[in-house]
Amino acid sequence: MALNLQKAEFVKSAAAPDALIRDALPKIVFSGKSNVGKSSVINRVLGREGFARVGAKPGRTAHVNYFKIDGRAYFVDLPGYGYAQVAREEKARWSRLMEYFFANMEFSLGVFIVDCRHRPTAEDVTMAGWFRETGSPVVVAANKRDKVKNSELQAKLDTIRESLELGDTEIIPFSARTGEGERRLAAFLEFAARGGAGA
Ligand SMILES: Nc1nc2c(ncn2[C@@H]2O[C@H](COP(=O)(O)OP(=O)(O)O)[C@@H](O)[C@H]2O)c(=O)[nH]1
Ligand SMILES: [Mg+2]
Repeated sequence: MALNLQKAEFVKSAAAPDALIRDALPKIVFSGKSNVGKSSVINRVLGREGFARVGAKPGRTAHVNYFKIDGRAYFVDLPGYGYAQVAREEKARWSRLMEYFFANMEFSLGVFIVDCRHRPTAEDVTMAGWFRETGSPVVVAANKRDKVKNSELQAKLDTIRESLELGDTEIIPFSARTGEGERRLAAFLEFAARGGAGA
């Protein structure tokens, strides 16, 4: 049965490792720097405006948000990173939570969201390494593709692939604004929700 992406409910917001969800449902993990459009990508694939909050003041609190999709899988929304005005203790808390998460939590698919326009940041490179080390399937969504000229797209994608050492990981040119890439990403979500071991 197809995964009904319209059926989504917020489950919980976890601020510490012991609050992370460890049940057996497949988990699809979304990560990306603040303002890259992570909430917008989630809203786009769920076909809902305003479900994950867009443009909320970024990076204030490092929480892992869980949404249950069609009763069959979780979207796991990791806290955005790279917001300059975050206090040092808050950044340290983010690092500890993320290191714990990537070392201990299994997931069926990572959806790593980067900005199609720009060379990935040092923190994006770190995040790419964390995803790689899990050995779990990952797809990269190069969001805000609508801001990139067709003639420049391939060069942008090449830069992303090289700097993040993506190997043969798929990069989907994506636009939360226009919907480009949505069906391709939905195919990954569908497959992950059908397949995976959770916890
Ligand atoms: N042009 C364009 N703007 C986008 C796209 N996705 C998100 N945005 C804008 O980028 C800003 C940050 O989006 P948001 O979803 O809140 O980012 P988050 O901090 O990563 O969750 C908002 O102003 C969005 O409207 C996109 O694909 N294209
Ligand atoms: Mg957001």
